[in-house]
Amino acid sequence: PFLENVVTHPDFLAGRVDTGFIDSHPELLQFPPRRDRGTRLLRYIAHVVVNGSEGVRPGTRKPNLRPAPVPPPDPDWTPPPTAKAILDRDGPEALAGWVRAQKRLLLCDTTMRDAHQSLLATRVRSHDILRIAEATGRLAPDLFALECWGGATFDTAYRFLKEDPWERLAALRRRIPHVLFMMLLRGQSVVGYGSYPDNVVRAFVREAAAAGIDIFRIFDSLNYLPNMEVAIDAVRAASKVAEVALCYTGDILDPHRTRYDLRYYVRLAKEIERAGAHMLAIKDMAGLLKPQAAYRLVKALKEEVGLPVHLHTHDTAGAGVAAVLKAAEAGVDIADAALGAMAGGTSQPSLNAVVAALEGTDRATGIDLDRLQALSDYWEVVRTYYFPFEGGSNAPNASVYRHQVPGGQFTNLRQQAEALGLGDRWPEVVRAYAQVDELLGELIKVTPSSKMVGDFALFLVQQGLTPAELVRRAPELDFPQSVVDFFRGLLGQPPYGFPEELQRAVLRGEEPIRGRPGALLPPADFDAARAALAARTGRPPAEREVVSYLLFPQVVLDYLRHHEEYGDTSVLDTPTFLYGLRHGEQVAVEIEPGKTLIIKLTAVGEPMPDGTRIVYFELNGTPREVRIRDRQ
Ligand code: 3PY
Ligand code: ZN
Repeated sequence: PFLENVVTHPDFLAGRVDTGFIDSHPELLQFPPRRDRGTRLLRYIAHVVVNGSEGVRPGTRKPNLRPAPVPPPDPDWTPPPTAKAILDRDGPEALAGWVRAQKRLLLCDTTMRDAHQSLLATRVRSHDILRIAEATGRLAPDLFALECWGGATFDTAYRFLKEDPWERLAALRRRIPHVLFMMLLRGQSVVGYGSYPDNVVRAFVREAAAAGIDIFRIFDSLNYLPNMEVAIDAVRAASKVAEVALCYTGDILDPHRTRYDLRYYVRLAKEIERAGAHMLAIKDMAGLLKPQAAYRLVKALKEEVGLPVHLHTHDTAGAGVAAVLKAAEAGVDIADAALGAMAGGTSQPSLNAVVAALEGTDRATGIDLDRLQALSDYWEVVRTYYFPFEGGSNAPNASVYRHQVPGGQFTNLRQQAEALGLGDRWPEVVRAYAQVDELLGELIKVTPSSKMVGDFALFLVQQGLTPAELVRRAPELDFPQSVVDFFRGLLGQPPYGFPEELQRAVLRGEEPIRGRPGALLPPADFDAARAALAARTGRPPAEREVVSYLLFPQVVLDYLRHHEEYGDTSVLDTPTFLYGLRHGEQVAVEIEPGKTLIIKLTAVGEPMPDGTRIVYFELNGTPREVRIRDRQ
């Protein structure tokens, strides 16, 4: 550690060293006490037993959870030729050509990304994803792609799961080398909640491509193309697939809704094609695209643009499978769906149902239904581990056609409302969401614009205002920061401009920016970030760690603190990670290949006068005690 401390010291990195360097930095000779991995894991489990875990109330009884059944391995299996081989050998244009030439409907499985983002508040851990990875690649190699990264899974991994999203991606890639991986990229917002400098966008794309992403689905939360251009160019430069999304809102079947009509989407799709996209996505993030609308939209896009078309929808109202089938009839090339047990509701329509429905038709997928079922059976059990994070909407709900809350936002907005004490006023909150949208002149609503509309709606309900009162009193109200930033132009320009009167009132004389917000940001200082991280960890950081730090500095620092205190908790099975152990319960934890710890909880002591408790374990048969602060 001494050498590590020296070579990562900011002065050393900056070349400010002479023979007195060590003398003038005595702190380099002091090392924090290092606990071994076993002790740190015991501390974590003890902490969960006493205080609960993130998002799980203390005192939640650990339920009886079954091990999820992993299909048995097949040592004789070798991967068949797949679409990934075409991309790797011949590049993205060749892949796009191959896609267009397919007669069958191609399917992309979103189980590992959007499905759990939309059903379980993005909480599914790498432990559960990696256990089924090899079987997924083997039993369903004819899936066109797996959407397995990006969107909210990136910051959530650090924030709540205390794991490194880059490691998840690299580990998935090792287990599934032969299937295309797709990620969701929020254009200039990358995987965050506001614009980042161009050099951060470029570095992120470079690192993600190197770590294993093949297809980047790029979108902007206002369908503002300038916010997507840097990302598109970066993906093209990495020889990966730039799949650019038009976000769908409104209802093209309703002649009274004229802002987002068929002409609007066709015009946007043509701009997307000119901007260098290899493929076009219809991103129906709230599940508003009714089956007949899917038919018309796909038909028009297939006639008017030359790109393959990939449909992404959510099943919130229950019409998702029907929308995919009508889109298939109209010639859509690829559709997103999720394994049955992780499908439906605010998630994607069921992959198993789509495959079954198309059997014997001219768009039959060729995917084996029984094998899909084996994968779904695994997820059915895994899903039970995360019961505290279920969104609560377990039946189809057509009210989404009115309120338009995106599937990925649903559980989050509900939790936000809960936290503000508005949990039992949920119908009012979603009504306010629709009212605010109307006030803002109908927006595309997806991260981060959806977050702003959600904040605005909660504000309206909290203040007890009608939309008309809000407009009248706007000059004297303190709006949520996200709303102010939207009106300042920091998310970009909405397709039909800002409601000017409200904008003037919110900004109180400040001039909004025009054009692309990223263009006004100075480049991020990578050297400073590198030095800050090195100073914190005592080792030179990898480039991808620097990128994470530039995206989410505080979140990454908190994650590092967790690691220092508890070690790598991603090795714990999910029931133990979330609920700890019951008295007398024993688990085996593989901390590295071939090295397993046997941990048994024997007793929990009474609270002491200083607010701590002693938790008693056996570690590999030897009694151990851990003292933990009881936070209640
Ligand atoms: C995200 O940005 O995370 C989304 O899923 C948007 O739909
Ligand atoms: Zn989605």
